[in-house]
Amino acid sequence: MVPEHFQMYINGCWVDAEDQALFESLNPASGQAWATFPNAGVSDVNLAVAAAKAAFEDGLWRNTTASQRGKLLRRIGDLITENTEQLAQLESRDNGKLIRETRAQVAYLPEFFYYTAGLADKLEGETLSLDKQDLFGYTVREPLGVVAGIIPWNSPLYLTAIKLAPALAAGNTIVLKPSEHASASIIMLARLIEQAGIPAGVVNVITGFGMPCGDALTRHPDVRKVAFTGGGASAKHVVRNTAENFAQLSLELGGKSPNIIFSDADLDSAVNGAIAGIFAATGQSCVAGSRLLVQEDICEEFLQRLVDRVSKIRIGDPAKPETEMGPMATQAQLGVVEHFVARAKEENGELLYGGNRLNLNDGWYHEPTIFRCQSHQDTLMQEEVFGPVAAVMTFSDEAEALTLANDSQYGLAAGVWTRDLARAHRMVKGIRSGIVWVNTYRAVSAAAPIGGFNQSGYGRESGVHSVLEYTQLKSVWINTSSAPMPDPFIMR
Ligand code: TXE
Repeated sequence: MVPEHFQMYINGCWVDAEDQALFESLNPASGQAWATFPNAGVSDVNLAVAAAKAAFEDGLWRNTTASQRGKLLRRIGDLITENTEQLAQLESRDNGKLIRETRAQVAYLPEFFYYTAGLADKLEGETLSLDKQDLFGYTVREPLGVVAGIIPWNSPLYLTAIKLAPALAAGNTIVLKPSEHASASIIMLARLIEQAGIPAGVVNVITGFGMPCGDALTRHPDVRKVAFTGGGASAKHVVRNTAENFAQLSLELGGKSPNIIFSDADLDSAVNGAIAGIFAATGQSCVAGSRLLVQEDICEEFLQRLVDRVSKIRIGDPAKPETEMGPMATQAQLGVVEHFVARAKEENGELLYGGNRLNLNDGWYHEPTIFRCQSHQDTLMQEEVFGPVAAVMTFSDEAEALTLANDSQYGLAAGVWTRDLARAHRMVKGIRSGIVWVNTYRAVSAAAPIGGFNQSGYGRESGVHSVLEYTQLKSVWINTSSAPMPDPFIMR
C-alpha cells in the first residue's frame, strides 16, 4: 500500500518542506507505514512563524471583532461535527487509540470551540479606582502575538483544541506542531480551519520532530508564548528555549496520579474507575490513575474483582468498535513499558496480572499489568510509565492515604472513592494536585481547567481562565485635568 501523503499548512498554502524531506508515520496496530509528512527544518519553522507574525501585525485578525472571532470558532466546531468520522478514523490509525474513544472524543471536541467562542467577546478590562486626582485609569486585555502549540501523540485533537481555541479567541495567531507520531488528524483539522474562513497565516501547522522543528519553533524570538504538552525531558529544553526570549509558557507534563479506594466505596464503581484510570487509552493518558491505593480491609476483595474484570478486557485492533484496549502508540513506548515491568520485578513487586508484550498482527501490544509493590519508594510507585501498568499498595486510614497520595514529585490528578461526603471533602482539601475526581475518573469538560502542581507543570488549559493566559494586560491613564502637567521631577 502506498502511504498517504499529508502536506503542511503555512500562510494559507499547502506545502512540503523546503528541502522536500519526509518522514513516515507507522500504524501502531500493524507496525506498517501508512502516511508520510513533510519533515520541517529550521527554514520551514521560520516561514511559519513569519506568516503568523505578519497575520498578527497586519491587524486583520486582531482587529476582527471579538464576536466575529467567536463566530469563526463556532464554525470550526460545526465543521468538526460534520467530519467526526474522518477525524476519528485518522487519529485512531495514526496513534492506535480505540476508534470507540476517538469517536467519542471528536464528538465532544466542538464543545471546546463553542465554549471558548462564548468567551471571545467577554475578555473585558476594568476601570480602576485610582487614588490620584484628575487621573482616570482602565485596563485592556490584548493578545500576546504569535503562539506556538507543541502537541504530543496521545490525544492530538483534544490537546490541540485546548490551545488553539483560547489562543484564537483572544486574537493571537498560532503555529501548531503535532507529534511526529500523530500528525494526521491535526492536518485534517487545518483543512477545516481553512474551510471555516480563518484568514491565511492565522493558523499554521508544521510537521516534524522535536529536533530540529520543535526546538527551532520554541526558541524563535518572534514566538511570545509556548503551550507545551509532553514529557519532562523535552519540556526542560522548551523552558530553556523560551527563557532566551522571555516568552510565556504553559506546561502539562503528565503525572503519577493516585486513585484512592476507601473501604466504604461502591466497589463495582471503584473497579470501573480503577480500570478507566489505568487501562483506558492503554494507560497513555496524562491523568492515568497509575497508583492504586486501596484500604487494607477491602484490598483482597477489590483486587480479586479487579483482576477478574481485567482478565476479560478485549485487546486487539483499535479500528474495531468492540475492542477495549489497543496497542501502544509507538514502539519506543512499548520499550518503556517493558523497562518498567522488568524494574518492578527486580524490586520484588508481586505480579498480579499480565507483565508481557503480546504478539498480535505485528502491532505494539502489551498486556494490562498489575503489580503489588513492596514500598512506596519503588520505581513503579514514583515514576510515570505512560502505559497499562498499575502499581498497587494498601493504606490503613485516611491520614496514611493522604501521606501516600502526596508522596510524589507530580500533582496532575487524583481519584477518591468513598461514600462518606465529609471524608471526600477532607481528601480534596489535602491532596496536592490540579484535578481531584470523587467517585469518578477521567472526566473532561470544556468548562473545567486542566493542569498540574509540582513536576506536572504550570498554567491551566480549558475553562474560563485558559483564555486569560493568552492575553496581556495594558494599563491606560487619562489625565482629565485642563491644568498644566505638574512638577516633572516627582512621580505623580
Ligand atoms: O514526548 P515528547 P515523548 C510523557 C510520557 C512519555 C514521555 C516521552 O511519560 O513516556 O513523556 O514521550 C515535541 N523542543 N508524555 O518522547 O518528546 C515532540 O516533537 C520542542 C506525557 O513522545 O515530550 C512532540 O510534538 N518540542 C504527555 C512533543 O514535544 C519538542 C504526553 C511531545 O513529545 C522537543 C506524551 C524540543 N526539544 C508523553 N522535543 C502528557 N502530558 O500527556 C520533543 N518535542
